[in-house]
Amino acid sequence: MTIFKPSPEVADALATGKPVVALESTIITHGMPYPQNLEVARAVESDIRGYGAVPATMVVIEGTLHVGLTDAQLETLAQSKGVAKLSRADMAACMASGGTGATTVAATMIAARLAGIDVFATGGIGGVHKGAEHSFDVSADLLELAQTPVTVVAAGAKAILDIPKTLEVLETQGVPVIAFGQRDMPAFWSRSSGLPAPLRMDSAAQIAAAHRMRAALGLPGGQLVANPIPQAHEIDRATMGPIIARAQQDAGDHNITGKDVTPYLLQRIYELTEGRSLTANIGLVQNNARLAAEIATALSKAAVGA
Ligand code: PSU
Ligand code: MN
Repeated sequence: MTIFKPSPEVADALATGKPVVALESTIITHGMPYPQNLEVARAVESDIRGYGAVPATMVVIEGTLHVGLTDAQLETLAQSKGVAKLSRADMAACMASGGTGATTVAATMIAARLAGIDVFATGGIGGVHKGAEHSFDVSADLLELAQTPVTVVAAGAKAILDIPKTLEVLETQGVPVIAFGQRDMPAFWSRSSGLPAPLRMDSAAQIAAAHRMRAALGLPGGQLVANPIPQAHEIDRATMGPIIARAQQDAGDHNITGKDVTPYLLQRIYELTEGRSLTANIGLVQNNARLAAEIATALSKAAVGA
């Protein structure tokens, strides 16, 4: 039974020890509107190639997990409507029934580990939602980071989430949270959340060394690298605060629950910022792709020297 199918480019990279960076597909199907989603997906893939690594976008198509897509597959995905959003809980059921679905951070980590890919770049991860003390809405992404050995580069957690609670859960779960090049935990649209991050590192080589040390210690989980958004794309907290509050109010008024919450909030914020949230999102994803490619390169060089 073929569980996963690498693209020719990814198969070659894995066979020859070239650096590979995993990418998720929920950001394409549920995180951004068409056609910007396609433009971003293409730009991120080409950035990763430009830094000497190979991109591996994950998606389940008719029961097969694809690791790396052709441009035609990427285009079809970007235009598809009503694609399932797959996390740890529903990935196997979708594949077993021959279904099609996009991978979240959690499902992309599972796919990356299966294919032997150590590094993954995205925009924002799921976390503990505001009001989680009532809703119990805690993303499966956090528990995946605790058990699957992939280094995930994100721009921190969005301010739609409760960042202090998200950091607490990550600490409880033993997930290293590493701010890149600064002390503070970044908050997606803003370079700082106002909270210190548990760890700070200043180079891709340091992050790669910590990844290898976790493996040497026999620790099962991954690492979260929180890479601040480039200054040019930053939207300050004062601007985003009322917009996020409004989006959350609307989600409550429309009884949005479960896995629909995050896509709903992202879409609403896109509308309320008249697209500005998307421009920022694009800038930070490209920035994360660059750092992930550098970490993957540092890991592949270490493997050659080992
Ligand atoms: N946060 C973003 N953009 C995204 C997502 C989160 O800023 O596209 C997506 C990712 O795929 C993430 C998922 O894994 O939403 C989390 O969903 P939930 O909160 O339902 O676990
Ligand atoms: Mn949730």
